[in-house]
Amino acid sequence: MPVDFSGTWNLTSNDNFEGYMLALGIDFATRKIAKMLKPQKVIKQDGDSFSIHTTSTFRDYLLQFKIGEEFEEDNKGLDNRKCKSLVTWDNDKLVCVQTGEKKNRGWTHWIEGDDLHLELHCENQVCKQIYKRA
Ligand code: VLP
Repeated sequence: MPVDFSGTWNLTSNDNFEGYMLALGIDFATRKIAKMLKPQKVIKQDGDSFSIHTTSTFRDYLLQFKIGEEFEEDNKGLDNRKCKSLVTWDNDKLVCVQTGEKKNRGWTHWIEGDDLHLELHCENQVCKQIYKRA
């Protein structure tokens, strides 16, 4: 049985989000707001097609992709830098490489117990988030 990320997930921990936002060049005022947020992710997984909708009281971000198909990502409302993104499976982990202006940019999602884990990385910064089912 392949892992199923589908569901609604609420952020419960967020380690070094500040470092990750600094690496992305997010301005001071936006960082102050963003670090107070408790985003929710609504994930829909249908075969190799995914949608990950990250919502908050401040901004929303919708990402839709198919495994193994590179796409242009606009990061609208985040850092607004365009990049080429590719999501693949690494065993049961969902790995995204975001190729563009920023070195070493990407993220990894996996499920551990009943929790959704997300590691976001950019340059030398790693942010680790944990979400619980809503
Ligand atoms: C920008 C950096 C906060 C901070 C300012 C706006 C959307 C994996 C992947 C799917 C992400 C989320 C990236 C968050 C970057 C914040 C607004 C926060 C709510 O998720 O699930 O795109 O990359």
